[in-house]
Amino acid sequence: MKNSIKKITVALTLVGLSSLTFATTTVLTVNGMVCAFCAQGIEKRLSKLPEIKGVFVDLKKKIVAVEAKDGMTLDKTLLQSEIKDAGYDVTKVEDTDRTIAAVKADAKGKK
Ligand SMILES: [Cu+2]
Repeated sequence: MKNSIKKITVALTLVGLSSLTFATTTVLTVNGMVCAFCAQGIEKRLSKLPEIKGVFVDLKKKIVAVEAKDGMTLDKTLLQSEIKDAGYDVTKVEDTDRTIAAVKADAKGKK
């Protein structure tokens, strides 16, 4: 009995650690966003999801970067369907271990 409690504690610790080290940002390539209103609409829509900490949209690069709240994971199927429901096409979904701020800085730096 004691042993199984130990095992559960170890498992929970590992889950806790992995949420810190694994990818927390998902970068989606989205077609069809043409103006600031498109970007704003997607941002608004995705910001409503409880697991989302931040959204960054770059029209030129056609990307939507979404960062999860600490310890939470993003449902990629949900992200895709939210964007599709808004009227856009998702062509690529990629996880990154970078923060949304890093993705943002990168997009701003390479214009
Ligand atoms: Cu637009």
